[in-house]
Amino acid sequence: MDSLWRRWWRPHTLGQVTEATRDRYGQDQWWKSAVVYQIYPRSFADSNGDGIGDLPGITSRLDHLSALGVDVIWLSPVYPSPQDDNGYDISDYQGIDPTFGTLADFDELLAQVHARGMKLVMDLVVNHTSDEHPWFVESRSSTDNPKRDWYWWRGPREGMAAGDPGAEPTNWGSFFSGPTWELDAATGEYYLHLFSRKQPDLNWENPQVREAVYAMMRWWLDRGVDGFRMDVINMISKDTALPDGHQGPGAHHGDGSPHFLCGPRIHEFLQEMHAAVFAGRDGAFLTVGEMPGVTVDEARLFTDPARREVDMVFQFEHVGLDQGDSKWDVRPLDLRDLKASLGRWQAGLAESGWNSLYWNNHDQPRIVSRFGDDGEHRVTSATMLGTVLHLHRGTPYVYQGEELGMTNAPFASIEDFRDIESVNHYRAWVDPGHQSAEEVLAALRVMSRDNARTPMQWDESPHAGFTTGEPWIAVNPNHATVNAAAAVAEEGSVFHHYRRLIELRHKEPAVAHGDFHMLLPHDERVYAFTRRLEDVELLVLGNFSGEDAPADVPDAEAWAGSELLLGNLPDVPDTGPIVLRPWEARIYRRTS
Ligand code: TEU
Ligand code: CA
Repeated sequence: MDSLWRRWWRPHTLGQVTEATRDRYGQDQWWKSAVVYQIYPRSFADSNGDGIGDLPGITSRLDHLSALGVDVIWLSPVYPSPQDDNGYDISDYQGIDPTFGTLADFDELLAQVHARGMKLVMDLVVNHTSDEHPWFVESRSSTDNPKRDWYWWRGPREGMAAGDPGAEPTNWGSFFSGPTWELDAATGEYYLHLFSRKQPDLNWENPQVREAVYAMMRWWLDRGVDGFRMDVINMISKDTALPDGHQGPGAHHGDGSPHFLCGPRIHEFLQEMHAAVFAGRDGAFLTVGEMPGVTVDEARLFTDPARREVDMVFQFEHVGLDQGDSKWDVRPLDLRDLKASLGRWQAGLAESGWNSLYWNNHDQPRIVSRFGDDGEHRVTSATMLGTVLHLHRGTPYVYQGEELGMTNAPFASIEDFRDIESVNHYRAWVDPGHQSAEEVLAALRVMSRDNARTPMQWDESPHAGFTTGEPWIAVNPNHATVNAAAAVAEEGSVFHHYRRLIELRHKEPAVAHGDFHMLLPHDERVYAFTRRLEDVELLVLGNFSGEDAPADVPDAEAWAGSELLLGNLPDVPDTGPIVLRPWEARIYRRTS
C-alpha cells in the first residue's frame, strides 16, 4: 500500500533542515519548522479507570506522538481546580490536580517527552483564577484585605443598591452567558469575571499580581518545561474606567470587549513578563498567546521578535467565518472568505511576526465536520484540510484526534453536554423561552466545544480504549471505525497523511520559510497558493467541494508535469489541465 503513495511522496529529493538552514533562517526561531500537538488531558487517556484522562495515561501514549513526528506537546491545564471550566479555573498554580495525578507523574511525563526529543509547553491561565484560589479567598474576605486589589472589586452602579437589577458596575456580558459581575453579599461589592462566576479576573494593574505570576512561570521553567500557551492573554489589561459596552436592541448585555481586548498596557505587561521570565534564561522556548479579537496589525506588534513579547498568537478570524451575530448563529462557510482571511494574515505577517495555524482545539468543533465532509469523504476531506493548513507559513497545531479525522459527536439532548459555555447558553436561552430547546440543541450540536472533548479514540474496543471505566463524557460511537489502531494500520489513513505533512515541514525548508502567494481568490471551491524559497517553488491545491473542480492556476500545464510531492488520492495524471476530484489535495514542487 505504501508504494502506492511513493509516486506521490519522494522524501529523498527534499533538502535537509540543517544547522546551516537554521542559522540562515534564524536559529532561535526553531519553532518555525516545528509542529505542535495539543492534548486535552480529561479526554486523552485514562490510566486508572475512573473515566477521566490523566498524566500516566498520557505518558503511556507518547509513542503515538513520536510516530506522528510532532515536536512539541501543548498540555491543557492539569493544575488543582474545581473543574468548573475543566481546569481553566485554577486554585493552585504550582501543583497537579489529583484527578490528573501528582507532580511526580508530571516529572515522569516531562522526562519521557524529552527522552523522545519532544518539548512540552504548559497552559498559563492568568487572566483569572478559580474563586477557590487562596488569593481570591483572601481577597473576598474583607474590603481591607491586602489582597483585595488583586481582583476587580466595585460597588453597585451610581445611584443603585447592590443586588438591584442592573446595578452591576458595567453592563458587560460574560463569555459564558449572564453579566460579568457577581455580587459578594458579605462585602456588598461586585467582582469581575469575564468567564464563569467561579473565574474571577486578576487585576494586572497591581504589580504584586504580576510578580506572583512571573515567579510561578519561573518555577515551571526551573522544572524543565519548554514554554507556555497563554490563555486569553490579550484580556489582562482593562480600561480602568470600566465604561459600559454598546448594547444593541434586544441584547441581554453590553459588549465590553472594546474595553478589555488588547487594553492600554498589554504590550507593557507582555514585555515586562518576557524580561522577568525569559531574559537571560538559556533554552529554546515557545510562547503562544491566545488572543480573541486580535487584528493583523496588533499581532505584528505582539510577535515582532525585536519587541520580545510572544513568539506567535492564536487569532480567531477563520473560526468565526461560519458564525453570524454569535457563535450559535451558524452560517455556511464561503471559501472566498476563508481565503481572504487567512491570506490577509499570511501577507500581514510576511515581513515580521509569525502565525499559528490551527483548525481545531478544545474550544472548536471538529474541522472535518465543519469545513469538510465527515460522511463518505471523511478521510479525503480531512487530509485535504490538513494539507492546506500545514503548507501555510506559520507553526501548525494538531489537536488530539485531528490526526485520526475524528468527527463531531451525535449529541441527542442537553444531558449529553458537559461544557459550561454550552450548558449556560442552553439555560440562558431555553428557560426564559427566548428559543426552543430544539433550536438551541441544533446550534450546540454544530458549534459546542464538547464536540472537541469526546474521548480520544484509540481502538474499536468499548469506550475506544480510552478507559476501562465509565467515561466522563460519551465516546463517539463511530470509534468502531475511526480509531488510532485502524489508522496506523492503514497506510492511506489520515494519520499517515499527517505524518507525511509533518515530515515535509521538517525536510523541505520552503514549507517553513517560503514566501506565501495566494492564487484563485475568487474560486468558490478550490484553495490554491504557492510557497517560494530561493529556487524552490511549491504549488498547493485543495478542493473544498464534493465535486470535480478545475484548478485554473497560471502555468497549470507545467505544474501538472512537475514533481508531485504529496497527494491524498492515487492516480494523479501528470498532464494538464488540472482537475481536482472531490476533496482532493495536491502539493507540487519544482525548481527554477
Ligand atoms: O478560551 C477563550 C475563548 O475565547 C473561548 O472561550 C471562546 O470564547 C469560546 O470558547 C469560543 O466559543 C480560553 C480557553 O481556551 C477556554 O477553554 C476557556 O474556557 C477560556 O479561555 C477561559 O479560560
Ligand atoms: Ca483517570
